[in-house]
Amino acid sequence: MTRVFSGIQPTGHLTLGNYLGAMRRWAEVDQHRADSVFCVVDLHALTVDHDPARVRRLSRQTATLLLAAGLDPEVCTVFLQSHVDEHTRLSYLLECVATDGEMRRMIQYKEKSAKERERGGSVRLSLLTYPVLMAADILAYGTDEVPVGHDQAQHVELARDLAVRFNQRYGYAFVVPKATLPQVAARVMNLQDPTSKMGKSDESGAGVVYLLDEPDVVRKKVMRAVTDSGRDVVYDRQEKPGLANLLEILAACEGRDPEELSGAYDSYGALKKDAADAVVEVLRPLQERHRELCADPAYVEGVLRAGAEKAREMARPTVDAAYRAIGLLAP
Ligand code: AQP
Repeated sequence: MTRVFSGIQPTGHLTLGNYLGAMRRWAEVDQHRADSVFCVVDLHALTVDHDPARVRRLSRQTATLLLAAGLDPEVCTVFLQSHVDEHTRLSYLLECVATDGEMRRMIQYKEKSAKERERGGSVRLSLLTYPVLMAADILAYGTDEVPVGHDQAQHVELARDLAVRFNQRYGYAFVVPKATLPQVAARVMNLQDPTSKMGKSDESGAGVVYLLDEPDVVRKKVMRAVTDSGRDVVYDRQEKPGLANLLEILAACEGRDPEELSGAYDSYGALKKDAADAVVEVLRPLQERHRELCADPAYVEGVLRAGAEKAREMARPTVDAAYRAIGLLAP
């Protein structure tokens, strides 16, 4: 059976981009067709300046939202990365296979380290090595497919390269994974700056729809989305990125095609109104389920504990075999 692995960082409140680009597919498609493993990658949240209490709070909230989005612990495995030591054990081995140049070429590293320097902060070494830990997350589970949004495709490519290199030098140890991207909404853009990704660590949040935003807040944000000059509703990512983003969001929410949808509108206002309504409707059941789960934190904790146990069993043989293959003696 195909093994699917994907993760999500508790670095901020989850966004519509996380949901349409990744979580919805995990819940609606992947967990039902594959042996699926989903992880709150809390160690990754320590790669930038962080507040321990906030990471704890967001880790719980992220796990709760994954379940609220429809991940079913009866059919898939859900857990926190830091509860399964195999991730960091394997990460070190992969650091011995990866190169410094490879790490410095990662787009997210360039962007996030530049932002950190602009703020006058220092760049953590773990930000540079984070893609190796992500490769370990993926390779430890013999993963075939990694369903991610477009921004993570380069990191999955690195995991592939490291798997191939390790296998060639030290003998076969890892399945070589591939990224799978959604057909629509692979890159949901910021509503106030449609040339930037809608990200959870955005400072202002005005162009970001958070999964727990109240309906009137969602409506306001979508109605205030920056659109482009002109009046025609056409789907053109290069020339009209604001409009294209709204069309893609509406298309993703309603399971339609953005190009086809553009023909149905003759004003920006009508498109915004429908997009706002569609987002509110997509978020409604998720928010309701989230409220229910928040009333039962022991259930969520139990799911995470059982998930970690299952994940450990899955990962240990692969990681142990990699330790032997690279030249380390069994204890
Ligand atoms: N805007 C987006 N459009 C489509 N997919 C997206 N994803 C994130 N943002 C968008 C996908 O969500 C999954 C989990 O993302 P992550 O937690 O690994 O963090 P990230 O990719 O770094 O995304 P964020 O939310 O934007 O965090 P920050 O702002 O901290 O960098 C991934 O599959 C990702 O592709």
